[in-house]
Amino acid sequence: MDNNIKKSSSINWFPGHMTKALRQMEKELKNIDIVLYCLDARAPFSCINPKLTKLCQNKKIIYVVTKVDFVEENDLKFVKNKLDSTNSKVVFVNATKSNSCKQIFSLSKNLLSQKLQNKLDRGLNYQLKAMVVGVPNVGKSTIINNLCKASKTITGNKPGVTRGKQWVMTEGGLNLLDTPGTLWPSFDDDKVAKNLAYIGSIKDEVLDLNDLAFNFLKDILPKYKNLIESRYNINIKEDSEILEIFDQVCLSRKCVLKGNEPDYDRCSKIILDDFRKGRTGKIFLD
Ligand SMILES: Nc1nc2c(ncn2[C@@H]2O[C@H](COP(=O)(O)OP(=O)(O)OP(=O)(O)O)[C@@H](O)[C@H]2O)c(=O)[nH]1
Ligand SMILES: [Mg+2]
Repeated sequence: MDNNIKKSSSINWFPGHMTKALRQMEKELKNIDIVLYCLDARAPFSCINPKLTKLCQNKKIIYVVTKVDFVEENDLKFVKNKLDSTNSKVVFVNATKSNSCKQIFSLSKNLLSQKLQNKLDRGLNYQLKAMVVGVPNVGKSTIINNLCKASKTITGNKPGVTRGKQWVMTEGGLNLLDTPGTLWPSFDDDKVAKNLAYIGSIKDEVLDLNDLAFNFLKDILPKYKNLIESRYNINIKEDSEILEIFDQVCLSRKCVLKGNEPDYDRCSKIILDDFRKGRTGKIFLD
């Protein structure tokens, strides 16, 4: 095979509602003061959508790193250093914890202080308008609910929950536009595609979950062998093949078919679900 040919990932999910959403966002942008660009702390750089970044290039951006409860402090420091170098502001939140997002209010007002002052000088009490964007399932709608202290938007632990735009007002002087999670037409980097699939940003129905769980184990074992051992109560030998480890997990979780064959389908779901819900431990993928 010609190594110069760039091979795109076999993973792909870019349904029509995302194209429509991106078009709607582009239309809305002229009325938007600030973009809250949400990134999952477990794979923040994989969550950077080239289409969204291009769309928002002339806007003030706050990167909102969500799900910080799923990663270690030193990984967050690494993320902060990298994002600080983009000249955009960065906040870290656990959006399921009340009041965790309120710094977004003061940061937005600081960034737009000149505009707010100009409006005030003209006697206007202007409400800033923020558009909340990001790949599916990063916690956009949860952040909005956190900021308005009410369940104004629908949330759910699967990608593609929000299907259309929705404005929500808050008492903190910020009007928030919830948007559907968006991806891009094809992933050049297979690692990015896999990370997005691991964190649940890509619909499971378009994925080969056995393949994904196998790759997940392969990707995280060098750094997180101890977490897998303790989660599944197994002992991993230095020279074990990934499939052997997969078999050990199957046995430990009693995922066995008739004839003692490992039930990879059931075990794959368990492995991915454990990671996505943070039960495997604090794992950083980027
Ligand atoms: N542990 C944890 N869970 C979170 C956090 N933020 C969001 N979640 C959970 O992540 C899941 C997805 O949240 P949503 O707010 O629906 O995500 P979204 O980005 O709006 O998703 P789409 O609308 O599908 O694009 C939900 O189960 C939330 O409870 C967080 O900071 N920590
Ligand atoms: Mg949503």
